[in-house]
Amino acid sequence: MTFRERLRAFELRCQAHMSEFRCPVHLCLGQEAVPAALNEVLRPEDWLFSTHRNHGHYLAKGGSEQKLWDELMGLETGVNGGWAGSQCYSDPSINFHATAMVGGLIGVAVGTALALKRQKRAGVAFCCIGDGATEQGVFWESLNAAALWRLPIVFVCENNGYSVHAPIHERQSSPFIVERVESFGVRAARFDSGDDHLVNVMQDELLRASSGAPSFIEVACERECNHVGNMPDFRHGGEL
Ligand SMILES: Cc1ncc(C[n+]2csc(CCOP(=O)(O)OP(=O)(O)O)c2C)c(N)n1
Ligand SMILES: [Mg+2]
Repeated sequence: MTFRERLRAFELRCQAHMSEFRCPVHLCLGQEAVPAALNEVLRPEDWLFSTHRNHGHYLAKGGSEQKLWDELMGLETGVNGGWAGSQCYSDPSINFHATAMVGGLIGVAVGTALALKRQKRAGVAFCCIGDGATEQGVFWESLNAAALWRLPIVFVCENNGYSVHAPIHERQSSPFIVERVESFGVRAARFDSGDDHLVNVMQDELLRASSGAPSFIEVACERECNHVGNMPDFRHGGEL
């Protein structure tokens, strides 16, 4: 079974058991491309800072399916003893952190990259965000710091075109996130989730970031489910 198939199977199992979970759950069905690529390139010394839609990121970093499942069920055997739930759990043993606050870990990712550089430690901070998080001021401050201090960080934006149910064209005056990012002196490129080169791109950017050239990778993808829960997305005939 490939990582992508394993992730999909996990998320479909979550979908089927949604009513049993003790927390809100944001599935990443349809958004398997980035986790699959991260799973190929991330090393133990790298860090992954994630979002509320984090199951794929956690498993990509080497997280345990069983511990994640138990976390969603609110069990003591969960990643954080069942107290953090789907959005907020952390596993320091694999350098993984997630948050329910949109953009909440961007500054922490930059701080981690700064620490790695100053302490001359190996590793790159990967900061995964959604398109909605690019509307947080901390994102632009963090890009500036990353470029100015030449930090080992890769920003990965999964652009599913929505922040909850608000489409991007109703939220952003210009659709060109990559161009805005480049204006900060950060290398940036946009890809489609079906792009076969995504793994190579991640690998190249990891190496570049290690030598002090931060970058931003935007991946256009499609959310299959509703924002939260197991309903099909309302855009596909589901209910709001
Ligand atoms: C600081 C903050 N503002 C608002 C919210 C409510 N909220 C939760 S998820 C979300 C949408 C985020 O969209 P995006 O970053 O594109 O991620 P996606 O859900 O599309 O994966 C919002 C606005 C929040 N959790 N945190
Ligand atoms: Mg989004």
